Amino acid sequence: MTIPIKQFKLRRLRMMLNNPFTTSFGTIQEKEFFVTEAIDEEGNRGFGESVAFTSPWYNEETVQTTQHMIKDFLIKLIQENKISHPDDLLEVFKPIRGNNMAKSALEGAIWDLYAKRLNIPLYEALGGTKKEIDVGISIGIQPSVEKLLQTINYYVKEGYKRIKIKIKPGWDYEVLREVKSHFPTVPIMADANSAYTLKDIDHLQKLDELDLLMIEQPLAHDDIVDHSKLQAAMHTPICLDESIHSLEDTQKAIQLQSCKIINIKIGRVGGLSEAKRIHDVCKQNGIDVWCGGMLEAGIGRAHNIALTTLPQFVLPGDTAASALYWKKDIIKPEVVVENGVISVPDRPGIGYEIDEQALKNFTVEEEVFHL
Ligand code: OSB
Ligand code: MG
Repeated sequence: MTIPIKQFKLRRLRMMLNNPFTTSFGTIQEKEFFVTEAIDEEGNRGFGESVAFTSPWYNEETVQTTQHMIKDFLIKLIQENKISHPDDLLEVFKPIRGNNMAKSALEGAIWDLYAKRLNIPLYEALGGTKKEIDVGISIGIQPSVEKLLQTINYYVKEGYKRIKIKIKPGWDYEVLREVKSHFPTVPIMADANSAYTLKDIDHLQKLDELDLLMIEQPLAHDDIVDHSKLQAAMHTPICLDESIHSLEDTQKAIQLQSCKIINIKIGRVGGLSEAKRIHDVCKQNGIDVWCGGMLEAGIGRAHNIALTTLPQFVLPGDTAASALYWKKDIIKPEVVVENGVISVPDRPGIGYEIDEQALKNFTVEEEVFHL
């Protein structure tokens, strides 16, 4: 049966992070993104969230390109095609190259709507089974090693299951060695966000001494060939983030042995349907996966939680508690973490209510599209 989508709402929100987040490319404090809403004939409401940043440092998409794609292309494609299952969008969106984050923002709202129409939780609609998920935390580059150690200490005490540290040339080996000496039993990993090249191979090989859980995306944002050479020269598992946009990329990375682990981000791969396909092929090939984060507000966080209930998400993800990012989140209840664990909500759809007042307060622009 066709999902009778009657209306889309596109809200642009602006929210301040509690703390600035610094990567090898710069610092984010203000987050701008879209909340997408798909409404059916009976008034059921499905929600999604976009993850592109205001500038294209992580990938090529931005808040502006997301809006352009949704308004001028993607909604039209939904209008012209019958959607009976969210997976249909893989085919419907095919005429538009790339722009995965824009596609995912709409797809997420339709997945939520689909699950709510069936009156089942989103995680169940996706085929997930876990009732609890393990989570870690990603710590941005800090002003000093001392501050980093204090921050880690806080999260370890809070029970987070692994600590991820952002690295860049000049903030890597020495810092990680210091961290490892203070927290010898804590699972530690490093994320470079593409800050190195193969020229740094000797330097990167030194990280093998530190017994890291993995190193995430050391080389170029679109590379799988050099990563394959690096993985052959290192014991530390390489995890790909930026380089994996699709099932096809995943298959090629597996063939080339470019990584042992994949960070799946729903937005980066174009939505939950593609994320699920990537998960399945990783499961068949013994590649461990975990769910990455994009500093999401509550709706994006809820989608990440639902995805993480799939069985091959065997490593703790980056979906931490709402309160670590936001003074006030846009969902009720907020995402809470106890001893490094999130209890997966059992209500229909994303499983959290929208805090309508908060949503309104953070909205700076709203557009309605009638289908
Ligand atoms: O590379 O995983 C990343 C944040 C923004 C952009 C890219 C990344 C990150 C993080 C933090 O590491 C994830 C989060 O806490 O949501
Ligand atoms: Mg990353």
